[in-house]
Amino acid sequence: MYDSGSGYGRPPPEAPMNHGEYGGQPQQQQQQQQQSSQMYQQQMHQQQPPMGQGQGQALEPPDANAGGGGGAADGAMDLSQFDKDVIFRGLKRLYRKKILPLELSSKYGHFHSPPMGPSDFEAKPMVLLLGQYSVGKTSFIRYLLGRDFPGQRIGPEPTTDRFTAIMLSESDKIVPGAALCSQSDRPFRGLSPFGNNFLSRLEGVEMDSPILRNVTMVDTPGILSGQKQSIGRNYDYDAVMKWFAERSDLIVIMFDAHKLDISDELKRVIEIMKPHADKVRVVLNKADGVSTQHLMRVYGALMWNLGKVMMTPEVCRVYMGSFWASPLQNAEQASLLEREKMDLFRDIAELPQNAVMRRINELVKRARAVKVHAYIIHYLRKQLPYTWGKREKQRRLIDRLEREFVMCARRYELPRGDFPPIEPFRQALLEIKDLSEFPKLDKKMVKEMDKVFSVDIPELLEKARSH
Ligand SMILES: Nc1nc2c(ncn2[C@@H]2O[C@H](COP(=O)(O)OP(=O)(O)OP(=O)(O)O)[C@@H](O)[C@H]2O)c(=O)[nH]1
Ligand SMILES: [Mg+2]
Repeated sequence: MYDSGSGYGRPPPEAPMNHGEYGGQPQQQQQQQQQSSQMYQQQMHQQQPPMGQGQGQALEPPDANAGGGGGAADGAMDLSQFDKDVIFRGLKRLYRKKILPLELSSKYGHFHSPPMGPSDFEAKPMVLLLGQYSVGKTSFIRYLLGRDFPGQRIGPEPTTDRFTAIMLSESDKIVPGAALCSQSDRPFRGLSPFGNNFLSRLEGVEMDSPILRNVTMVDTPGILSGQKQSIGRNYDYDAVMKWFAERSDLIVIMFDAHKLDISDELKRVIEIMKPHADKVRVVLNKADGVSTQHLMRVYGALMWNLGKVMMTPEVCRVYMGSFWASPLQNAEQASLLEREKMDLFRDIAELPQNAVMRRINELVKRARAVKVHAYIIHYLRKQLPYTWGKREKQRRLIDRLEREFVMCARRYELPRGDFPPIEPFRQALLEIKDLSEFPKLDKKMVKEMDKVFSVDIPELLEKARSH
């Protein structure tokens, strides 16, 4: 349902004045709203390449020269000086030449995930929005986009009933889920195994907006509580959420300052996000709708609850604000809310830079997994007899896989932590008729892959710097 009284359809600076219960300083307020919207659009424009030319030069973050952390030793570096397209192209080439051959010869795809495609390297950073229903997720996205998007539904009761990926294109278009998954230049191909029930709840939206030149936004259905939740949902929601969480560069969990409702369902979703705590940002929305005293109480309760669910010593950053186009209802905290909004916008604007480091890290993680996998296959294969009793022996190896993993780690000095979970591996192995048909492990290939990290990536970064 479309909430026609909410001021949508107008760009932020022209939003109607609503002096509301608290009155305050409407003039100043409107100026601030206008400033933040303009500064954000400016940040986005500074980063924009012409369409179709990749992700271009990034915005220089305000503290880019302050050294971004602990220096080269821990991998932190000022990525604003690098040409990101050179890096993405380079990583794609290294993967194809040096990691993929080992994946194919050891059938990594059968045991784990299919080979990476070009879109895994080139896709824009993804921002995932989630939270209880009606907290303002869709309104937030609409605010960032600066205009309505095709298929947008905003309203007081549960409205968004699907996952919506909002992406850059020259003209407005809605792409049905099944078609979205078949586009090889988009990063959603991996969603097809979730089945038709899910695909009918997935939608792509193509449109032009400055922010989309740098990021893809994903809106999700609001989380209901208890039984209501499962009605009409006939796909593996948790697995879908996990899929998106793994691929997102930023995960925004949104709450409403009026009703801090953390249902069991929401708790479960937050648990799914736990391994990605570094990417999670929490937004306490509609913060202008309550008094300062109430806001502080809600803020405290939210931190406390999140601390319990996330179980991290440092609870993630919570931004308080009113993320839509209308003026603030209560101006008591206008300047605080404005600063918070700018901080969050800056976080989003810096995503393209951070995405480079994340892609490198993901490739490192994948290569380590491929190496361990190739050695496991090699180790098991070597134990099979040349002639009689191959099948029998293979079955025995599968039965005592735990022990074989330990022995393999010891024999080839591999970190135990890089080994895959036993059960899924065992199941995949049971489908292999004869392990001895795998090609012999080519140690030269492993050496080449090792060199990706000691030699090739440092060289690539050097080249991307001087480009
Ligand atoms: N006061 C205030 N109201 C807001 C704000 N953002 C959204 N709303 C209102 O909150 C209601 C829900 O907004 P939506 O954007 O549809 O929320 P949602 O989280 O996408 O909801 P679902 O799709 O159902 O999960 C609408 O009536 C909006 O007008 C805000 O920042 N402040
Ligand atoms: Mg919505």
